Amino acid sequence: MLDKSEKIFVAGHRGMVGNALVRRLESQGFSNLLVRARSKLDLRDESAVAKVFADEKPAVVVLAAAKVGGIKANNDYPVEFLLENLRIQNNVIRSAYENGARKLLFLGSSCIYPKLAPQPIPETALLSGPLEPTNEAYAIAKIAGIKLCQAYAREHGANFISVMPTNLYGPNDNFDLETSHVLAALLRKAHEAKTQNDSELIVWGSGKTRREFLHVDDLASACALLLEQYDSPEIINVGFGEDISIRELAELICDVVAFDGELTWDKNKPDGTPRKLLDVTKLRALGWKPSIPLREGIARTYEWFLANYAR
Ligand code: GFB
Repeated sequence: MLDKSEKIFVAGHRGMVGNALVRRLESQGFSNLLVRARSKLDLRDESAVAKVFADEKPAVVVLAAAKVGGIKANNDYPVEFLLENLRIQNNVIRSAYENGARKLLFLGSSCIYPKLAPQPIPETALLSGPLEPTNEAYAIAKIAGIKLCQAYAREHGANFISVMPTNLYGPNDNFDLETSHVLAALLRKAHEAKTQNDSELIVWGSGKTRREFLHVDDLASACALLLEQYDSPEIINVGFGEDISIRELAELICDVVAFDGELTWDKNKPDGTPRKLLDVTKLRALGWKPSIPLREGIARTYEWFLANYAR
């Protein structure tokens, strides 16, 4: 259990995940959250991170800071995805241990699993086969983060846990068409196609690949529960429990946005992993389930986009 006044450092609080976590923890009455703007603390800077931890001594650390992006950004910039993530996580995890943090939650990703993993993907699939090439660099960095947490647990008894979320969406998502994930990209494209009276919307790939989407507020509620109740170095999946094809997703988004033009498929863009649905049996056994159905989550995200991005 966590004490409501314990100092909890949320690294990456301006990102979609970190921001949702801060809102969630505040709503649950946690009153001693520590955050640092990127302009004040570059998490890639080892000595700067060490100094903040030495000065602040957080009791609990949530590592939600990472270089993230959709299929194209991952594919185009493997050096940055590998190096920046390794640097951020090495600095934060090591400083947390050396400054006595009693718990750390590391956020991984469903792309750590093999490209052709059994579906739904159980936690035991980790390192059982080759990775999806478009995001291998990011996946390798995240796997290194999991292994570092497990190494601190094994060698020093640290309570450092690793949580694997499925594809996420929600407020504060990235809507840049070159670097975003599919849901945010299609919301923006559908909105712009509607406002410009376009007759078509271009969707990447074949439309046949399947993905599972979880609203970030649901991820935040799962993380809050795991911070309180999960103390194992074994990784744990957080997913919605159902997947959908990219074609079905595109149609659903067009429906929510009220764009009634045609979908055109850009087959020159990569499809990535054919399917990515997490097995959430372990998390369900702790009594958690998602509360935001996909259509409602998309509608809420579209409202956020209209109020904050499309202005
Ligand atoms: O969300 P996404 O970029 O990432 O793409 P991944 C999912 C699927 O949507 C792919 C298709 O099959 C894309 O080809 N897609 C269709 C689009 N239209 C678009 C579009 O306009 N933009 C984008 N971005 N996709 C990422 C990994 O993989 O998932 C990361 O690269 C991370 O490492 C993240 O794990 C959760 O699901 O393929």
